[in-house]
Parts: sequence; C-alpha cells; structure tokens
Amino acid sequence: MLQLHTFGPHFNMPDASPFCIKGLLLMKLSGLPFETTQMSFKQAPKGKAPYLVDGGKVIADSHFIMKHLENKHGIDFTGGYSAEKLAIGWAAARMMEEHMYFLNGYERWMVDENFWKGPIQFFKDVPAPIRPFIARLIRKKAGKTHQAQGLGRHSNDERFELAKGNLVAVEAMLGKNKYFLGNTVSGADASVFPFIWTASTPYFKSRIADYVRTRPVLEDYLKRMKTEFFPEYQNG
Ligand SMILES: N[C@@H](CCC(=O)N[C@@H](CS)C(=O)NCC(=O)O)C(=O)O
Repeated sequence: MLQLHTFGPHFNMPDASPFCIKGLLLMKLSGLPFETTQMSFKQAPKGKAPYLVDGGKVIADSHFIMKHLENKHGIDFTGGYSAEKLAIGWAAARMMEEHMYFLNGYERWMVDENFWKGPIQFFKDVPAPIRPFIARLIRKKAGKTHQAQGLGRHSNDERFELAKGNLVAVEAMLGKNKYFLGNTVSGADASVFPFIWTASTPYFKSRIADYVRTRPVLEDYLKRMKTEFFPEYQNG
C-alpha cells in the first residue's frame, strides 16, 4: 500500500505542515488506498516531509508526489480546467508554497508565545534536561532561514501587508467558486487550502489569522474544504 510519510496531527489540524496536509489531500483526491506514517529525517530523501513510499520507490516533495500519482497511477489532478485556469492554479500554488508558507512560518517560529506553545512540541522526544537548549538551537536555525529567504528581514507590519496581499489575491481568485478554480476540486486546492488553513488556525496568535476571520469568502472556503475532506478537524 502507498505510504505517505508526514509529521502527524498537531495544533488541532491533521498535520503541523501545510505541505503534509497538501500530500494528504492529494492522496484523498487520488482515491488510491494509502496509509500515513511518521516521517523520519534519516529516510527523507530531501530532509523534508512529506514523502511517499510506493513499492521500492521514495518520492520526495509534494509536487513530485502529485506528478508521480499522475504518471504512475493515471490520476488527473487538473479537474478538466482550461490551460488559463490551470495557470492561475500554478501561480497561486507558488504564491502559497514559496511565499505565504514563510510568512506563516515566521509567526509560528519567531513569535515567542507561539513558539513555546507550538513548535516546542516537535522536541518532545528530546530528553527533558537538554530540550530547551536543542529547541533554541533549531529555532535559531529557523531564524537564519527566514533571514536568508528574505521575508524575515521585514518589519511585522511589512510582513502582514504581504500576507494580506496574498489573502486578498486568493479571495479574488476564489470569487464565488466552490473550489479554488471552479465547481470541481483540483490539485490547485491542495496547494491553496492547507496554506490558508494553517495560517488561520486559532491555535496561534497571529494577525494573519485574525485577518482571515474577517473574510467570509476565505472562511467559507475553509469550512467547505474541512467538511468535505477533513471532517474530524472541523474546529481546527
Ligand atoms: N517543497 C517541499 C517543501 C516541504 C517542506 O518544507 N516541509 C517542511 C515542513 S513544512 C519540512 O519538512 N521541514 C523540515 C526541515 O526543513 O528540517 C514540498 O512541497 O513537499
């Protein structure tokens, strides 16, 4: 059976990582039987989750997992949409995965209150006496990543303005659609929904989350997607 390796449920959501929720949604959309397994940094080909184990093959990265499902299992994630619509989906996916992800990650990892409530849980297997030390070390590494990526160099107000820009754009693209591109679910939903969901969870204190709660179009989309695909996390 196909095995999707993820971090597992955290923060009242099916996974701490939006990329893993994307992987889960892709698997659900594929209709193929699959199970989820705890990821291992030793096994992860790119040192990240999710990755998919399909027989003897290990496929790293949510995009390449999607490609693998298409090429090896004949799954169609296009939803039958036109090239123009799919281009919107591609652009939105990059906006969410390469931009929004970091804006939200900053809130979780760099805001003290959020870090000691959320990401600290990732270190629960580290022996208690050295746990705070290791956690601070990894947090420092995350800070360097945000600096190198660039968004970590902005002020809080500037980061919020950029996140708001993403949310306004997604809202405009969504319009009255049921799913991201129209009335049929597609791979684009797997790249948009998890990133809005994880950015808006009430679990963390965040202006981004507060803003999503003022946008009925985004809220309704989240609610529809959770109800259909993750009903057990309705309140996450
Ligand atoms: N491009 C990758 C990104 C995956 C990714 O960034 N995963 C993060 C969790 S959100 C991770 O595993 N980070 C662990 C690390 O960097 O050490 C994908 O689409 O799967």
